[in-house]
Amino acid sequence: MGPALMSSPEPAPPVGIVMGSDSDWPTMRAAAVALDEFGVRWEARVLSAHRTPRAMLDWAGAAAGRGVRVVVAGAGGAAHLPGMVASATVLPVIGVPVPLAHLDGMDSLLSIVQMPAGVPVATVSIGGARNAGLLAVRILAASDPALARAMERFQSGLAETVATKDAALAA
Ligand code: RP5
Repeated sequence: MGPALMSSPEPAPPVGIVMGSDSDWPTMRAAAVALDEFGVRWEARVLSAHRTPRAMLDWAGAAAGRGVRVVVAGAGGAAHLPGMVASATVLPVIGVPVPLAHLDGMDSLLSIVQMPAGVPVATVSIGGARNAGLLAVRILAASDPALARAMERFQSGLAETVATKDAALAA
């Protein structure tokens, strides 16, 4: 076996974004955009709890060993993907309820948020993929001082934006 074949595989990006269908991507891409803003690498996969259950469990089971640190999982309707991924990994899982044409995403929200004790999913708002990405950054920042400083700057920017709007209204 040559040196190239003996070398360790490249570690996976620290954030795995998974979704039940490619139709979820218009919602889920906001998580990727937020991660890009902080220079955090990500990978994205379409893995369905119902249509490809074995592939979904294989990915979830291998994620931590490959170097993934946080999972952002989005699904709509009978949205079992985030919970099923959480059942098959020790990684923190952030669930994104994707709104579909019917029920305004309430079905997705309740499917994701009502997890049994012992298998947590940190659920963001309906369609809240940007916050999912930002929460993933915060989780990584807990052990990454440079990322924590970047999050501090981001939050200062939010405060400045509000102060600017406040001043404009007051003028
Ligand atoms: C869910 O079914 C997916 O997460 C998606 O939100 C929804 C509809 O999927 P498609 O029929 O658009 O592929 O599992």
